[in-house]
Amino acid sequence: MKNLILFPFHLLSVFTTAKSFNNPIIGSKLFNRLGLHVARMVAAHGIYRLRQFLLFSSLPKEDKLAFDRDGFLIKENFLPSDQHEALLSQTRNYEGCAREVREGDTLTRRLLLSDEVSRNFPAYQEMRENPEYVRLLAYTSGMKQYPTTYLERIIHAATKGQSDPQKDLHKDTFHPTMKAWYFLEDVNSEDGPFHYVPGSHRLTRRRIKWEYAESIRRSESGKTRHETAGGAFRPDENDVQELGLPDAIPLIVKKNTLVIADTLGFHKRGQAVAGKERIAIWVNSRVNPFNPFPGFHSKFFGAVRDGAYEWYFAKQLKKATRENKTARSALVRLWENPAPADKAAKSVMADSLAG
Ligand SMILES: O=C(O)CCC(=O)C(=O)O
Ligand SMILES: [Fe+2]
Repeated sequence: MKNLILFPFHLLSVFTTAKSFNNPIIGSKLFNRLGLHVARMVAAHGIYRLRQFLLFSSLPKEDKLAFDRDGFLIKENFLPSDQHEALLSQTRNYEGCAREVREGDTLTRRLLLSDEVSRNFPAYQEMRENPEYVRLLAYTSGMKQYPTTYLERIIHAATKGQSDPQKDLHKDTFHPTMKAWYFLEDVNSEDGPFHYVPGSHRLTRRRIKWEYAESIRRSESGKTRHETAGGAFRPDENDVQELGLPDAIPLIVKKNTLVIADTLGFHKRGQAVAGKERIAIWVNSRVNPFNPFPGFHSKFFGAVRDGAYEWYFAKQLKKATRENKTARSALVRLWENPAPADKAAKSVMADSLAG
């Protein structure tokens, strides 16, 4: 009965970013056999390309070629060094709080850089108006926008928990989607660098076959090898080989490097030495993949969206506090030392977090 009432919503969500196979339509055995999952992928791909075309981007050709070929782009020495240093020191001196999320044994603290919060980081305010930065994000996301941006502090093995689900190879979702990290400090192999399988964002015939099989497997069991019904599929080494793809490479980079990736491609957070950290300005662009319009570079729309996120986070926080489940979400000082691991609340290991 409940499903019947919700049917129109489930149906409409097929045309959104929704990816969970718990949705009775997206996770339907019949519809996936008929090719729903791959049809969504192919349509989203085509619309992404259309939006990119409509942007008439003036990004240098070599950047476009590299991103289209590999699914990621690395821009070293991205900001003038004095601007990078100013941003690093503004970040290090920030005394406010950030939202803390536990993923396995990793602590991630994120501070949404809304207009208001950004006033604490004048060097970031300058960075987000940098024409090259704007062009890069627009082309790679296929959308002119101020994408949702956070200050991100990741602390590895800082709490008790199972392994961090972000450290398993995965794709985030079914459509091209952009994430970017502007690394404020060097990222070495012990710091858990971002890893990416070059070329794994491409919708080849082999990939479509794999996606089709995986969508059926998910819809039939409701669960996968990883016992989740999420849409962030996780290939194992065999899958990667069968798809004719190379191994994931660690993006070991110097401070002041911008990394942009299409997280439809296979990627993961690398293993790290306990207690090591990574700090970055983190961009997450998740636009409706069925929207053919490349949008506007509008501060106003960005502010409305950030306001909605802030409202949502506050609600989540209230709920977590009420239910005493601070493991999911808590507000802590960005630079406060993590609580000793043995005192940590039960960690969360949810596939939804991996996307
Ligand atoms: O933090 C990382 O290196 C990657 C995490 C990840 O998989 C993601 O943000 O989608
Ligand atoms: Fe991911």
